[in-house]
Amino acid sequence: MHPLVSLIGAPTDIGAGARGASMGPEALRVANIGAILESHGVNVVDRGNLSGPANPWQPPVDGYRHLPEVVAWNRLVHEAVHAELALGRLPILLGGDHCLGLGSISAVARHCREAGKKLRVLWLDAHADFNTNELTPSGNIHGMPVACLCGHGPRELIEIGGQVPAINPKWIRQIGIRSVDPGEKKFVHQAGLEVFDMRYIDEMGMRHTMELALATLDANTHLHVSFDVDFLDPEIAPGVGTTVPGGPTYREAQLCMEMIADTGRLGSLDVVELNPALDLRNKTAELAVDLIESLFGKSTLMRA
Ligand code: HAR
Ligand code: MN
Ligand code: MN
Ligand code: MN
Repeated sequence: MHPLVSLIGAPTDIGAGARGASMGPEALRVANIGAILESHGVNVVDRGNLSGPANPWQPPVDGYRHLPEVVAWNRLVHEAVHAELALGRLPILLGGDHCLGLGSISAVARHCREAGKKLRVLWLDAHADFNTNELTPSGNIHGMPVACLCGHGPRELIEIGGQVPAINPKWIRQIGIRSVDPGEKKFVHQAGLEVFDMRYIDEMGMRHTMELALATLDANTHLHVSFDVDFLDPEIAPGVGTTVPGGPTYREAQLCMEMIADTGRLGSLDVVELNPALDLRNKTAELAVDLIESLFGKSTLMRA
């Protein structure tokens, strides 16, 4: 498999509760994401950075912080990601905070509709990101993209993909979850999201978890991975704005990525919430790139 990859930088922290994720795209480039993927036979083109509104750092309005700016950034991301898919390329969105998953995944869903493909979304995260303006404790829209994708959110945001809801909750598998707000928790159950939380991973192991999360994929399934770097345990990945202890270890995260690679179905990827202002000598960016190598099929020994 020699995919054609396009890197798309979205340097913003517009949906986050801490500044700094706007430096994520450059930190991933400094960690050599492009050249390292090329060393594994991947063709990589770096499309550079999108250019959207600055972060005005204002309090929430109607339960949303920076809604107009979040809409603007997500429209840009939607069009950029869709354009790469239409060219038959595999977009990697370099975030930026996780509110951008709305623009990215709505583009993937639109492309799948046009191409007659099924979609499976793996949401690797400490958080469920299933808040609404009524449930959110913060107003930060990076805590809301999954709800928006499922049709729960402000009209301007949920309509970006051209169809509401952009995706069916049944297409999502959440992995690594360990921080969910009380109202959000009820709403996750009500929506019927399939969540493999840390308790599940502790009891059943990452292998069994991934076997279930990847079950029933077929040759016509587009697999999207939305990799929130706070998925990882903060001991190994301190460079994120919302650390939650008790995440996957290095080996568990590697196995997760390797099992995704083995499906051969990866069609698009978000790498979000990396915050270089909180990192230690770019350690978290380097770890993210190391894991992305595995996602693109790097293995310890040669495989047929
Ligand atoms: N649940 C909290 C909120 O909505 C924190 C959300 C944090 N989200 C991310 N992305 N960092 O997963 O405010
Ligand atoms: Mn997230
Ligand atoms: Mn298309
Ligand atoms: Mn998170």
